[in-house]
Amino acid sequence: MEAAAILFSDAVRGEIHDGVLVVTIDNPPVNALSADVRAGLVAALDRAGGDAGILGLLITGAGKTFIGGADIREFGQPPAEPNLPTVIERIEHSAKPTVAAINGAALGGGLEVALGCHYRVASSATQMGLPEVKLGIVPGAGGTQRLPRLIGIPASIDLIGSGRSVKAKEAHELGLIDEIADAGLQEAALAAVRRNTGQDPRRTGQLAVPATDSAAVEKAKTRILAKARGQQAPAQAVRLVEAAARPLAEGMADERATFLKLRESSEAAALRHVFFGERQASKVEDLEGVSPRPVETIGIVGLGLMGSGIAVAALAAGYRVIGLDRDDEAAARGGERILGLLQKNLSARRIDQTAFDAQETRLSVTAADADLALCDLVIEAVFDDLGVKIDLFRRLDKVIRPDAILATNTSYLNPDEIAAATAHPERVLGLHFFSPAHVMRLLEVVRCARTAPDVLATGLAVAKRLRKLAIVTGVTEGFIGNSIFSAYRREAEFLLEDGALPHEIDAALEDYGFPMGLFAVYDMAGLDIAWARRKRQAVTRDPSERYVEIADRLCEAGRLGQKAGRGWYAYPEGKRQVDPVVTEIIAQCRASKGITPRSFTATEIVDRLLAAMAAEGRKLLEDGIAARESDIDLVMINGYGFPAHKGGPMFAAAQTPR
Ligand code: 3H9
Repeated sequence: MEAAAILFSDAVRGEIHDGVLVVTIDNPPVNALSADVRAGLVAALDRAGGDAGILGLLITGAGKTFIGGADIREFGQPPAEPNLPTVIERIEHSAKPTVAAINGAALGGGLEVALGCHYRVASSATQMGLPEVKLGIVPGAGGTQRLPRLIGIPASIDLIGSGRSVKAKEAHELGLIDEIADAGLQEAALAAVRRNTGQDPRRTGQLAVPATDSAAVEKAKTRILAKARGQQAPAQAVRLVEAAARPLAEGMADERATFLKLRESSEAAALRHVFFGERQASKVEDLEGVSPRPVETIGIVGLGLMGSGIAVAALAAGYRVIGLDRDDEAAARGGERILGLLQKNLSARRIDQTAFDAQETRLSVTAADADLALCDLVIEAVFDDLGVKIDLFRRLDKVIRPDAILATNTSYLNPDEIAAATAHPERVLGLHFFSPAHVMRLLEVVRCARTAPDVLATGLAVAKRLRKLAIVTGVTEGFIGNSIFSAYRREAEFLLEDGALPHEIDAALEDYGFPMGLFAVYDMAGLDIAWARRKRQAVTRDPSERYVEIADRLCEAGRLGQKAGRGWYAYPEGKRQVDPVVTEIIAQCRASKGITPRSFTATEIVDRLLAAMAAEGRKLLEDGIAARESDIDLVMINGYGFPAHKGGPMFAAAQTPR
């Protein structure tokens, strides 16, 4: 018999289906576990406990999410009762069966609620995980203690330490869920409640942690800790999971104290800034209500490293791709390069054979401009030279459909000048990919002076389908990323001249959390391209501006980086090493300018670099090139290796006491 809806709180309602209390969390947008939800769950448990007619509880989420986790907006506010561990303990200790019907993402506290239930059934499309470390915290409602009891310590270290989520199939194989219900999730969950009625509940917290092989634990630990450079949360998560075999209450108390401490850390504040910044980035001024144009076929001109990476990203997103290169031979070579990348994805099991076949079928290459007439969007990725790009855009303008969009992937040229060469500058925008384009998540979407709103909206929609993080930028040399990077590079060179050595600067950056110091990166990338650019710019350089010649001296001495076996460092047997020759070149350059070198601490080095980046960032904001500080931070984190747990240069500079 069906009963009317019971309101347990504004965000939790119940209905009785054949004696089962179906509890639905309805707290848009992601059913986060706000105080209202927690109170509603307790009220539902009270009701089930006190009503002899109720057999058990089914907990599910309204809409497409089960529960997106604790309400991150509540972090930083005084805690409100009931707290989540208590609610979950009540679920686990319910005398009547509690079943989680996982209808969509079950993340963080959401998965912890499911772990507290006696049985878990999920629909196949769901993702599950404990992503807390990505917010600089550890799970705070039993995740580190209950998960190992279900799936063992090594698998828990992997999931909790990395914060990665798994799909239902993997979750089932791991033992994280009991059942996948492809059709009729609610029916399957109701059946589970009925089956479990009158049985001894399987309480996760009362299970013994499976015996573990210590080599497997070490392996999982090493992998997580190697990636956790400078961050506290992953190491704490590993520690808690490793100790899960102790009594539950002891483990829970340790977990709670660690969670509360980390929640107040600067690392957590930085990662929350990144989290909300990513959600903000898609909110673009003037685009409210503007519909993107439909895009199914993308033309890519220039099938070199960048073009083929873009093609692979587009094929993976389900687009048809037509690659164009200057002649048949170049087009065929480009096609081979793209297939080679797809093959690599197949070998590394990033895609399966069916996906490979489908992607290969959607790819064609050509040397005839006219073949691009089928495209909805054409992205050029040819040599970064204004003349070359203008010629190309004039040609493309004549062959593509009037409603098709033209995008340039330039990194330094002015896309307004490229657009002005076409008859329809309003359909031109910049899509600045980062290399390798099928791997790097960042995409700068460049709004040119005359880009039409629906063209910009299309760029953003395509970026989303490509699973890129799109950041809108206005036109300035180097857009957001390379502008900030130039300021960073310039300041690092000033530091060199003022007295710091390359390895001191690199060590300070690496300790701060960059995967690699700036000078080591230069050596890896090669010093020649930037040298050629400096030589071109020499004629127009303002002689009153400070210019550091050290890099030029290195290039003149043939020190072009790792490929030459030497650059800012020496590389005996491939190992990076300080080279006294470089130290001497630097000393000579300082002496020629009459600079008396002084020493710098690692903190001074980082502070000066942050201040330079932040000053450039403020300029971009004042000039309207970047819309908000977090956009700048996200560009530097996702395109230039700035450590996410420091929040990006704007956030970090604001935290530094001056
Ligand atoms: C935790 O659980 C700690 C516990 O262990 C311990 C507790 C004691 N809270 O991403 P979207 C907002 S830590 C508040 O675009 P999607 C988001 O800001 C938490 N707000 O949607 C945005 O708002 P707006 C662990 C949240 O469909 C809107 O929802 N959980 C939360 O692409 C839509 O977001 C996580 O780390 C939240 N937890 O993806 C999961 N989550 O519209 C974080 C989202 O105002 N969330 N919002 O800009 C996600 O990964 C995705 O949001 C999700 C949906 C996959 C759920």
